[in-house]
Formats: sequence, C-alpha cells, structure tokens
Amino acid sequence: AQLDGELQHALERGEFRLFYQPQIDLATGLVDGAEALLRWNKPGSGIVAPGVFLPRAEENGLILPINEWVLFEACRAAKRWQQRGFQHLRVAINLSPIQFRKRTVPLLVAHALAETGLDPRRLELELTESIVMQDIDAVAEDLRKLMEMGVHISIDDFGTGYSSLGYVKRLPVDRLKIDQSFVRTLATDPNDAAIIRAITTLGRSLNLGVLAEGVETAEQLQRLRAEGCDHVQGFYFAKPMPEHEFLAYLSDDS
Ligand code: G
Ligand code: G
Ligand code: MN
Ligand code: NA
Repeated sequence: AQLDGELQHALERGEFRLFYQPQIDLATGLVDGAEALLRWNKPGSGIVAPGVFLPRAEENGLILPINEWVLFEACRAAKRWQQRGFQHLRVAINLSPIQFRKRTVPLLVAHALAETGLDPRRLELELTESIVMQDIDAVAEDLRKLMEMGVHISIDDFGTGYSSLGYVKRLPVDRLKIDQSFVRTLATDPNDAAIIRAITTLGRSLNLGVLAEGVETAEQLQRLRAEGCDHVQGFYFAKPMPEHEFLAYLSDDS
C-alpha cells in the first residue's frame, strides 16, 4: 500500500525516466533503434529498476498512466533524435497486457504521434505472449490498425511461451525478439543453437525480422550472426542508458 502511494506521487512529480538500449543492424553494424526501458528516479534511493515496481503497478492499475507517459516520452525522444539528424532511428516501447484489454492502444498511439509529430515508422511496440494470449481476435484487430498507421510490431521474449507458433501466424507482426535465455548459454548448450536456428528459419519464411536480446560476448554475437539473426541488442554493445549518453554513443558509432 505504501508503494501504491509512492508510485502515484512518482507519476505526479515526474520521477520516471526512460533509459535507452541500442539495437544494432548486423547488415551495417550501425545502431538503427533503441528499446526504451522504464526507470524510477526515486528521491533518496537513486534509480529503481522496473522489476521492483511494475508488478505492483500492474495490480493497482497505475501501469496505465505510467505506460501512457512512456509512450509519449519515447515519441518525444525519438522526435528529438530525428531533429538531430538520426533519421533512421526507431524507438521501441514495452506494452503491458492490461493496456491491450482496454482496446485504446491504437487511439493512444495516434494521439502520441500527432502530438509529437513523430513519423509512425519510427515507433515500435513490443508485445509479450501474455498480451496476445488474452483475446487474440481483439488484439489482432488493434494491431492491424497500428500497422496501417505504419507503426512496427515485435514479439518480445519470443520462444519462452508455449503458443508462440500459433499466434505468430494469426497476428500482424514485423519481427521476433529472441529471448535472452536462449542467448545466455548459446556457447555451451547445443539446444540453444537449434532453437535459435528454428526461430530465424521461421522469421525468414514468414518475412519477419529477428533480433537477439541479451548478447554479452563476441562468441554469442558470432554464433547469432551465423544462425541468421539480423539485429542484436545486449551488454556486449551497451547497457540501457539515459538519453544524453545514448546520443553520445550514437555520435561515437557513426
Ligand atoms: O529494464 P530491465 O532492465 O530491468 O526491464 C525489466 C523488465 O521490465 C523487462 O521485462 C521489460 O520489458 C519491462 N519494462 C521495462 N520498461 C517497461 C515499460 O515501460 N513498460 C512495461 N510494461 N514494461 C517495461
Ligand atoms: O523483457 P525485456 O526484453 O523487455 O527486457 C529487457 C531486459 O533485459 C532489461 O531489463 C534489460 O536491462 C535487460 N538486458 C538487456 N541486455 C542485456 C544483457 O546483455 N544481459 C542481461 N543479463 N540483461 C540484459
Ligand atoms: Mn522488451
Ligand atoms: Na525480452
């Protein structure tokens, strides 16, 4: 209950921040996007990770205004990047299951794009299986509206859920994000390589991009490239960081 009040205050006082983790296009070796990850800059405590407060926010409903703030802030940030000359950079945000249940995501996204002037093609929405499993027809309809706007859709933590194959066929999506659990032990567990190959093969045949998350070593990178991943993201390249550090990283990179 104390956390509920603190989160409400955090929202009102503007204590939330977005950190950005670069995503690298393996075809060019360049950063072409970033995942926005929520942080709470709690007075007296420093930066608090989302695992500490998002589960509670999902329970008490505060996740709705929090994620709405995330959407608008990420669009404002990406618009700033465009204006600085990084025209091809995309920003990806994480959506939560209860947002989709409200059926307001397409409208909210349209508002955020209109208000910030961000090109819809520079926004990506990451969905988890817990979202798509709810009411797949309703989700499919909302995703179609978003895609018609030009917004990109990816499936996060791909491979960890048990209905992955079924929904990938029924939903309009642009890419799969291979869960980091398959990348972590890639060098030592032959099953991981087999799973990753299955996902990239699926991606190719359905014309979907495949991004591997949690890349921490040169060896993992080399194997992921060999297995046909087109994008990577992970500590090997960079950790999630504040916007000014991300912009400095971009300038070094190009
Ligand atoms: O940022 P990591 O570094 O700690 O994130 C932990 C988890 O929190 C991840 O599963 C990530 O998807 C989730 N997460 C991070 N930011 C957001 C956000 O803005 N909205 C939602 N719904 N989940 C987020
Ligand atoms: O669930 P989702 O994929 O949205 O969460 C991304 C989470 O993964 C964030 O908490 C982010 O900080 C974390 N992350 C990103 N890259 C790496 C990595 O290379 N190694 C590890 N262990 N975690 C990572
Ligand atoms: Mn994610
Ligand atoms: Na993930």
